[in-house]
Amino acid sequence: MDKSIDNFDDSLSLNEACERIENMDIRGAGRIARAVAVALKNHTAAFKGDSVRALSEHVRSGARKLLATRPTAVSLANALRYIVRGMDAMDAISVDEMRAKVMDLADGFHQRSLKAMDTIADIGAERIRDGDTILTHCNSTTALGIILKAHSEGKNIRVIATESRPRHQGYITSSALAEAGVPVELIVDSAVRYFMPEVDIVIMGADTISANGSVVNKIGTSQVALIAHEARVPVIIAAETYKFSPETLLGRLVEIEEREPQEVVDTRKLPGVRIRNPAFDATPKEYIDAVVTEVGMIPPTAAYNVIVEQFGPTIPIQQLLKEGE
Ligand code: RUB
Repeated sequence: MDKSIDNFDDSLSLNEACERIENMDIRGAGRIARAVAVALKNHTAAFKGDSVRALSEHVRSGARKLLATRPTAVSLANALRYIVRGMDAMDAISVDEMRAKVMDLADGFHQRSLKAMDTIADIGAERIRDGDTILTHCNSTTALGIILKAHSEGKNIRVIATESRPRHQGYITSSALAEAGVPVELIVDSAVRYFMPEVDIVIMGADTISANGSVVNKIGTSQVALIAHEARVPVIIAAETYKFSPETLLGRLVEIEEREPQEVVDTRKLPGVRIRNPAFDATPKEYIDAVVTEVGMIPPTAAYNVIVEQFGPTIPIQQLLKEGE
């Protein structure tokens, strides 16, 4: 993949990134992680002080602001973790050297993210056969990468995309597919069971995968997976390894973001009614056939191994970013 899949450029500032992630102009777990890396790089470049300790604190304080923008996608925390741990591992060096190396780490994460999506597209496309009908939910660039790869290989495929209430990310998915020449049909979320008999494979993305193999993704993902399971349709999750959560190894639960009621309905029309708007849900591993990562197609039960191999000993992100660490 190249940078054109993102809706921000190399000049993205820390404040701009925070604002655009919060208001969901920059959204989707992978894109959020890449935006955070670019913003932290620019924040690092702007450091004017003269001590390594002050630079370390400058990077950490920027990272804390970025961390506070959206709670569920662990990719955000993992991008910060990658950069800050790399910074902490540096031997005593000058401010200039450290600044340059932190910026390299941010670039490294960015490149790694784009490359991971290519590898996932290659691996995932192997599972798509000529003539398949694929169902996808919400808008996952990683899942879309697989579908577009299969299409570019000349496979004759058809996609059913859910609308994904309340923010309608399905519009983004369906128009991207239509633009690429992939036959696509948009359905309301509640029509998934109606159409499942026509579906050969379900492909969705992930915001976070926990150590027990549960996949946290856009609200409704677990219903899609349950319906697919009932119909014996395989469910594939496309997720880079930085979407696995090291903190779940420490017993922490993934925080599910609940957004404003106004996204669901004009609340003035329903006085006295409490509107609930969770943005994500968790799908248990039993309803997932495989997770496609850049290190291979794995069962969800292999999440523990991925976390240990990719992240080593777990330090909670809040501790890693604490002042004076
Ligand atoms: C987006 C969503 C996507 C994942 C994976 O939710 O649930 O499926 O983030 O996306 P939101 P990607 O719109 O609330 O951010 O594969 O692009 O990382």
